[in-house]
Amino acid sequence: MPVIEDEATFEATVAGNDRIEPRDWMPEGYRRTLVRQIAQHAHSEIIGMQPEGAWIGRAPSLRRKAILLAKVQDEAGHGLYLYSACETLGVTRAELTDMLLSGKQKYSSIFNYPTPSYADVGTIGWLVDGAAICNQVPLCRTSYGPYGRAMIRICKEESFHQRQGYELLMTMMRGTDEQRAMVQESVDRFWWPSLMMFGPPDVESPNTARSMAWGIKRNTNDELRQRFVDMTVPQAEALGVTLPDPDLRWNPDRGAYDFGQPDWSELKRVVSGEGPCNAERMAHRTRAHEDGAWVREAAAAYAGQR
Ligand code: BYC
Repeated sequence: MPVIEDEATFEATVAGNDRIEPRDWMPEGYRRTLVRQIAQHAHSEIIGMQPEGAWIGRAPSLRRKAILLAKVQDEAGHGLYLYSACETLGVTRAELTDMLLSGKQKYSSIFNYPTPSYADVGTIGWLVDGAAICNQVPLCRTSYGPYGRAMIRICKEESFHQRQGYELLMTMMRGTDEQRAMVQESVDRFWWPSLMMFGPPDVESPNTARSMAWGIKRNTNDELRQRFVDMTVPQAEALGVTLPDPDLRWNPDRGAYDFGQPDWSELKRVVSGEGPCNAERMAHRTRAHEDGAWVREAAAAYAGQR
């Protein structure tokens, strides 16, 4: 039985920071915003398996291979929790997959960059998963119950992912000059795309105000980007790498780091399909979906017999 049956109770529940559950009454815009955000988040987890997955067969030791395999499998799991949370809003998994494959729904810009160096596995763990943690910890308190509960487990696993990346980079930094150069080159490529993961600046973000009023997002894009920079600079110093931003410096008045702006036209290009690897990522995902048709047919036939 729904507990919330009208708009006034819905608004009071959201204002009181309580959860909305699947059977509750909710405005159509709230439902649509959740489907958009959760689905795009799920697609990002699934597409996000590709850049690192490419290194599983080339990991330099059995230990590194086992860690990477576990991490990439975790991303698949995250995608599945999120698709399940999304299905509670009345969409099917097949519809969500169609929206990804037809380009109607997006996935995170960050996964359209290549991973030509093994150091990229460490950098993705450190910077990309680090950015993901900053963005996703507040989502554990999102107003929609199934999404918030999925995020709790996801965040625990993301923190393992971030630490494995940092540990990998730390090991390389203790190695040869060539290994140190590999780490720096990788950080130089991933720094600005990592800042773009938080979305456009607040003044250019069409969805933030409404999503915050509904308690779907708990912080703005710029607030989380700042939190990420403040968290990452001391980690870069401990690691011994330079972040490629000449404007990066501590601002004692703000008690935070000032930093330069990413090239926002690049984010627009990557999101609209013109990033370095968009075509490759979608072709791979489409092929994997087609190759899995027999599994879906067998599962449906088996379910039909029961
Ligand atoms: N990439 O009004 P805005 C992971 C879109 S998974 C692509 O600020 P919103 C991981 C945005 O969707 C990482 N698109 O939007 C996985 C919107 O377009 P639509 C994914 C972006 O929703 C595996 C338009 O631009 N994390 O970390 O209020 C391995 C205007 O933006 C991007 C999540 O999905 C972008 N970077 O805020 C390792 C977290 N930025 O939809 C790691 C959940 C913006 O209107 N999502 N757009 O056509 C969110 O927190 C929010 O959706 C965002 C954007 C902060 C991303």
